[in-house]
Amino acid sequence: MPQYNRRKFLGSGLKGLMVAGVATATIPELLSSCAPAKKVITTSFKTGMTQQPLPYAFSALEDVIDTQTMDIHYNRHAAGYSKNLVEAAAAEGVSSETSMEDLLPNISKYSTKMRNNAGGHYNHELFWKCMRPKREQNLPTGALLAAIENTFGSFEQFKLQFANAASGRFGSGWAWLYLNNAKTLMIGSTPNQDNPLMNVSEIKGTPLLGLDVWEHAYYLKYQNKRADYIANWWKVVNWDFVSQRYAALMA
Ligand code: MN3
Repeated sequence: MPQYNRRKFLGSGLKGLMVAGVATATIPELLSSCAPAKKVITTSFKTGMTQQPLPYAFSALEDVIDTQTMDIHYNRHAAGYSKNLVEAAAAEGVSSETSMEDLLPNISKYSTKMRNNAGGHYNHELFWKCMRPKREQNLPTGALLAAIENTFGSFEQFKLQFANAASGRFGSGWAWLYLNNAKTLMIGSTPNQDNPLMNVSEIKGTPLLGLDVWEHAYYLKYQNKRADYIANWWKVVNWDFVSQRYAALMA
């Protein structure tokens, strides 16, 4: 169903309602038609500006990602992106209720501060959900596995290509498994805090799985060995979450 911004909707007046062809609806009907919008905004596909609680303890990803790295990463780096995003939105006239999914495709209209912090906030909110406590045999299943094998040849080939994208990103950035706008699975990387939702990005689509390759994500444990961090990271990928995103986007 279409998503309504409740404030705009209620402020749009009768003229807008008639244009929408619902002028005969009663007020309670209209209000109930608005109700699901609040729910939609809290799903994985509508990322608000507030940092959500980490879905596990800081220590939960040991010994792939150490407790101190998780603490600093979540409480300082990621919290900073959220705080600076809220500041930029206030300064640039963007409603605090705007989702990243609505903002990022138009990010070229805004400042560098908005681009860096909206991207940083979205990327980290997704990153935390893409992980869970480690499993030695950690594989996707079902439709996502079939699509990965179809597109990249095998799961091992996929991992190799993704790791190449992650290790080949010079400096700071992200590696992505994403669905392009033709709903084909793709692997790519973006610099800084950019991502495929942004209209300024070289790669475009919807992220399914993201890996943070900024040094702050791994330096305490891995120092300069980014390849070891990437190789270990597969053990904590939350394939159930990625599969659910994939299924929802393909539906
Ligand atoms: Mn980070």
